[in-house]
Amino acid sequence: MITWLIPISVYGSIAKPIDPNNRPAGLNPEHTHRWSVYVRGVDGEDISYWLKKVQFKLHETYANSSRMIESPPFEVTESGWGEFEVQLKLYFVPESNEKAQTLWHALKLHPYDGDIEGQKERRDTIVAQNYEEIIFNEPVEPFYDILTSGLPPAARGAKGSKGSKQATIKQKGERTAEIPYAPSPENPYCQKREGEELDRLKQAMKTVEAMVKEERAKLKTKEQEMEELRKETTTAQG
Ligand code: SLL
Repeated sequence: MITWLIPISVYGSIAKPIDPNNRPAGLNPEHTHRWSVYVRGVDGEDISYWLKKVQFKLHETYANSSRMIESPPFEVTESGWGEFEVQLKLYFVPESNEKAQTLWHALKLHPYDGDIEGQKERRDTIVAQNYEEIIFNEPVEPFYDILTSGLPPAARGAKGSKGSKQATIKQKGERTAEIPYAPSPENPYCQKREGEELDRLKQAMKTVEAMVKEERAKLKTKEQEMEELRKETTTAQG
């Protein structure tokens, strides 16, 4: 039986044009946007039980362009004038025995679709976000335990343990050789059990898909809220 554990995270960027009439003091005069680039759990889940640290490599025009973030929130906030590819190197907890994995994110400062002119005029927030499924193929046992219990060994049973974190870990199983249809006393591994397991996995996938949908809806609400706030600010200033 091959096991994959697939924790789900979200990475991306959020950028906001700087209001030329309300520039923060001391800001580089060339900078036009404030932005953050991040990796986080779906629905605000703390993913530090499997993700140890993230190295963000910014464009070389930035001072100390390589930023190591060792605890959540795994994000870098900066200001600047240009878009570029951010390299994100994800380091997993030591129990994982896994090598770091590299992702790339195109920092997006400008609107590219919809009412482009309107978005520019309103200085809309630009969000560019992706769901990431990191596939751990046959994770070592300690890491398997961490991923399925949702907590590192040291923190298990400690305060704040929720035990519901595996909701964002997908599991997959696959047969490696022909196995008997029904279980026998000496062999519990069978197609019947496997079928049941696959049904459970399908159910889990559905749950994950529903969560993703919910997350998208929330993002939309957040954007609307920001828009409202922006309107209020404009009214207050005008
Ligand atoms: C471009 N190829 O030309 C890209 C590079 C670089 C963005 C964008 C630097 C901030 C600073 C900054 O915004 N770099 O340190 O002044 O669009």
